[in-house]
Order: sequence, then structure tokens, then C-alpha cells
Amino acid sequence: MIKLKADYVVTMNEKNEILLNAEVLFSDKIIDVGYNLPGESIYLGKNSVIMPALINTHTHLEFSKNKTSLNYGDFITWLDSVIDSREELFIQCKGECYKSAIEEMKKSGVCAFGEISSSGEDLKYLKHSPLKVVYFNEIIGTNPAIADAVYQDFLARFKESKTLQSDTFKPAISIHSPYSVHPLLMDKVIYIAKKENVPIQAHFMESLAERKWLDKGEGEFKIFFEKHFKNAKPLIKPMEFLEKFENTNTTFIHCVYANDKELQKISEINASIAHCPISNRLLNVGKLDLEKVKNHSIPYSVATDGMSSNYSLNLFKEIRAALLMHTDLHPKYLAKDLLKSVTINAANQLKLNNGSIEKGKDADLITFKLPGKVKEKENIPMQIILHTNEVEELYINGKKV
Ligand code: MCF
Ligand code: FE
Repeated sequence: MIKLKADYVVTMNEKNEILLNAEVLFSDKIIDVGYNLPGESIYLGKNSVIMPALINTHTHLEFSKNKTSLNYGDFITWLDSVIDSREELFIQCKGECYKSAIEEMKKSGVCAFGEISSSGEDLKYLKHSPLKVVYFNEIIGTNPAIADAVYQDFLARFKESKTLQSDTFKPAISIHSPYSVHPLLMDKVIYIAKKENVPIQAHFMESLAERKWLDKGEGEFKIFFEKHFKNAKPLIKPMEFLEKFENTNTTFIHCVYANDKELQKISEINASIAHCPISNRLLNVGKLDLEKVKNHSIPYSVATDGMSSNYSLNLFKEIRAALLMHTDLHPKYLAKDLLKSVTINAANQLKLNNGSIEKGKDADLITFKLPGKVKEKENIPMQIILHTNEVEELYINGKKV
């Protein structure tokens, strides 16, 4: 049993309580949080903070070797560069590459991440990850002639990931997007997700090009598909796509161009959104309307996406970018929301038993120090986001990692 004491204990409980000069008592689970708890406490020092460890819901670690090879600044140009460089980047990313990607997340206080795996090559490196992994086996492909082979390949990867299922490794399913997966394949894998009760992630309405393509079969995607695949017809309407996810646990990634009706649908089917602000900026797709997302009562997480569309996997940097980018929202309240987005909301999306400091939750915690005293309690979330890049300690299931 360990008892830590800090100047600020950010619980992320339902009331969003921040306790001053409080204690957290835990073994592998949180035993209690508050004052005068039993046992000897370790005081973490002046301006110290304890909060739930962060959760990065959406990454593509296969692309971790990318620094300068992909073409940022325009979505379709980026996609072309992904097609050109993907194989090479995957070959380059081996043990050390995954290790340092995980290390960067770990330093920024991340205890768990959602990984999109398109190849299955990352499995051998991630199965011994010190961080918890929710492993989303991706299905991608629109060509009906090879649909069966694509499905068999997916099944083999999904099955292999299932054999590794544990408290710290969970298999899951990703349908890449409405423009890149054949509807018959969508049905097949959604059926499996329901049967196996695993979470799903799907990229949705990331770019204006996707909006134009799915609505009208026009725009930059038309040229793209003609060039690469010679089939230039969208295979599904956005609303039909969303309806397929009824009675599943799905997170839609990006949603920058999702309209009101689609957001309404996402809300109705109790799905959630993962927001990747730096990725959206670098691929120049615009920014998610967070106010609308909130008005539709859709829970959202903030995630880094992969090095395929970011310069870092540091989740504190990501929420700082979000804080500075959403100029239409009050920074004080947005900051509170952003801390939720990388803790309790993220835990709910990935179906993990962490993300808040409450009795019975996994003891996944981080500690760090603020550079000074925060006089107004309301300002603590913003100060945390502004001043934190790396944490001092990370506990996962009560063990320091
Ligand atoms: O989220 C970003 C941007 N949107 C879509 N896909 C990806 C992102 N980062 C990596 N990807 C992957 C995706 O999983 O790139 C491939 C897929 O395997 C794109 S399609 C050739
Ligand atoms: Fe992504």
C-alpha cells in the first residue's frame, strides 16, 4: 500500500473535484482519496500535483519513423505521400522505434493508448508494452475482387491479438473510414465487434475532400481514386455509414466536417469522438467545432494520432495545442474539459477502469510539480496544461514504471 500526499489532487471524479493538500491511498487499485487516511504518507513537495495518468486514445505507432518523409499541408497530398512511403516507414520501424515512441508517451504521463494497427507487424513489439494497449486491428480496402483476402488477413490479425488478451492488452477493431472500406467488409467486422464486445474506431469526416466525395462523388478524392484504384464511386453515404454502428462501442476520429445531423446520430447511438488537433492542423483540414460537439452531448477525447500526422506523441503538448487553437471557447472551461478528454472520457472510450481517482479504479496515476502556487482553484487545469510537458512519476496498477 502507498499513500501519496500532494498540494493539488485532481480527481477527475463526477464532480470534477480538486482537493488541496490531500492524500491518495492505493495498492493496485485506488483505496481512498481525501484527508487523514491511515498510514505514513509520502509528501510530494511544494506545488505538487497528483492526477489520473493520461490516456492517448488514438495512435498509429507503425508510422513512428516518420519525421520528414510525409507531405504535410494538404490532406490528399498527404494521403498520396502515405501511399508512397508507407511500406518503407513500416520496415524502418522495429523494436527501438516502438520503444522510443512508447517512451515519449510514458514521459508525458500516458498509461494507456489506443493503437491502430494496419499490418499487425507492431504486435510483437507492443505485446510487452509497459503501457496498457487497446489494439485496434484495422480493416481497409474497397476493391470487392480482393475483399475476401482482405477479410481473411484481418481475421488472422484479430485472432492473434485475441490470444494476447489480458488486463493490460485488449484486442479491438478499426474500420479505417467510410471512403476506404467496402460496406460488405464493414458489416462483417462490425458483426465480430458486437459478438466479441470489443471497441471500434473509425476515421470519419476528416477533410473537405471526404465531405465532397461522400456527398457528391466529386472533388479531390475523385482524382485520387481514379489515379490509384480506377473505381471512382463512393460506396456509402455518411449517414448510412454511421447507422451501421448502432449498438456498438464506437469512437469516430476527427469529425471536422461532420454536419449537425451526423453529430446528432453520433450522439443518438452513444458513440464518441476522438479529436486530434495537431494532426488536423498539419493536414490543413480545419478544426473540429468543439462547441457543437458539446451541444450534442457527445463525449470527446483528445489524442495525438500517429507520427504520420504529428511531430510528437506528447499528450500534454496536444491538449496545449487544443487550448490555444479553440479560440471560440473560454480557456478556463476548455482547460477543465481538456483534462477530462485525456483521462475519464478517454478511459470510457477504451473501456478501461481508470481515468479518475476514485475508490476501486486502477491506480494509474501521475505526479509532477507546477512552477508555483495557483491562487485560484479554477485556474489549476489551465496552469497544468500550460506548464506540464513531462511527469515525475507514473504509476500503472499501483506500480511505478
Ligand atoms: O488519422 C490520420 C489521418 N487520417 C487517416 N489515416 C491515418 C492517419 N494517420 C495514419 N493513418 C493511416 C490509416 O490508418 O494511414 C493509412 C491507414 O492505414 C491511410 S490509407 C493509405
Ligand atoms: Fe488516425
